[in-house]
Amino acid sequence: QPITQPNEIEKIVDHALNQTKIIDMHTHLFPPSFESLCLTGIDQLLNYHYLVSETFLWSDLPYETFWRLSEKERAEYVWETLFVHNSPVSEAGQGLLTILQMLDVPVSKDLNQIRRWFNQQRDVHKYIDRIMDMANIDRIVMTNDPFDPVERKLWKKQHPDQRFLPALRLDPLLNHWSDTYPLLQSMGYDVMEKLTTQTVEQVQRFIRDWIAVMNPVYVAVSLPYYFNYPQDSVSTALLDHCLLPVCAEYRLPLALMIGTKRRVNPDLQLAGDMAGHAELTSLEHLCRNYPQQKFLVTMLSRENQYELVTLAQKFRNMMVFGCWWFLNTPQLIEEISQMRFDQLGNRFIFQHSDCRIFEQLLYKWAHSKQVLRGMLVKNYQALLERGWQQTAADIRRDIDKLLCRNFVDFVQLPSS
Ligand code: REL
Ligand code: ZN
Repeated sequence: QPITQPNEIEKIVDHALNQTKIIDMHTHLFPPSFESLCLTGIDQLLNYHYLVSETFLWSDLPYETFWRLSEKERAEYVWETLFVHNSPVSEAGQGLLTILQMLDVPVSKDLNQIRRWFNQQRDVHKYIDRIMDMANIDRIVMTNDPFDPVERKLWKKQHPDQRFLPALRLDPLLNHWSDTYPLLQSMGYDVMEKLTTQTVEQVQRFIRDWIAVMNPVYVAVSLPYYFNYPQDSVSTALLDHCLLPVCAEYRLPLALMIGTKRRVNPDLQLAGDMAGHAELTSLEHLCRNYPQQKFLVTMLSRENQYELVTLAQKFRNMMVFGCWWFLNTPQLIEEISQMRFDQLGNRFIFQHSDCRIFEQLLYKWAHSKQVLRGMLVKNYQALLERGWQQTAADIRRDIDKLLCRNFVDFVQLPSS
């Protein structure tokens, strides 16, 4: 029956948020069958690149010295710097505390004590099940890079865990053609730098081959802030003649993650990237020129969010997703998602985690859901005040859309 009291809404929202199974549609996680790519544990968590860049802000240590340390030593250095000599107030710092709290790890400033708890978690399969269960995640989309030699080898194995869905990630192809075509040659594709008819066919063959190996749910690229389309450039030609035709052939959505400014400080390695302001006309052209192609889109710059949401209102072949990377903080999630609710209703993918280490699912989703809760309660209370008859089932349906269904329907994923 319809909800009549504002305080019922909080209970219904809480219940639905606890019950709804999430599909985490962009992560860098891998199941244990991917061996060294499957990351868990406190030392990995402390080596997270968000914490590493923060650590250097407090340290004079030469970068090379840090990178020469073992993973364990680096973890100790990060711990000392951010958790012993500082209070871990940043999002990544608080995130680690959320993880420890949710896992009931006895916490002190003694890292070795914390390590003891993690060392006792011997069965990685059970451990991962527990984390996914706690975070209520039933499917995880990976980022699968056929140009990574380690990963490439691992695809020769079977990966039976159906909870992990592949996404074919092709950054080097679109963004670094001059370094990538020799790699394609070494993999047995008869390509040359100039995009001749044969090269186009061979690049298409490469993409098809990897679609056959991975069976991805979508193809993805991250693009620099200066991405421009259409242009007299290799990346435009690769999009028009290689990538988009193959996506169309397999009816695969293309995820565009726009606005990176890679390696502004190369000494920081993975932690050395930042964000840049992009322009939206390129995306507009893509959506208009390819009305049958589905685009999953996220942008990295806060300044691009307003334009992105207005563009998303114009094209049903576009689905906006998540608050990416530096935007994944409670303040910005609230600002950006509120803008999306206001302009798109419930038609966006609320969040993805971008996790690299399994335990991060706990904090990234707990923090995001905390923000979502506040917005949902406000939305439904506003509808109630306007005399709208709404039921718990309506609210559950909407939350399911935001956390799962909008993605599943958009990419036409078979139900799990
Ligand atoms: O998928 C991406 O390109 C980025 O999300 C990552 O490269 C980035 O390093 C990630 O850890 C951000 O959260
Ligand atoms: Zn990512």
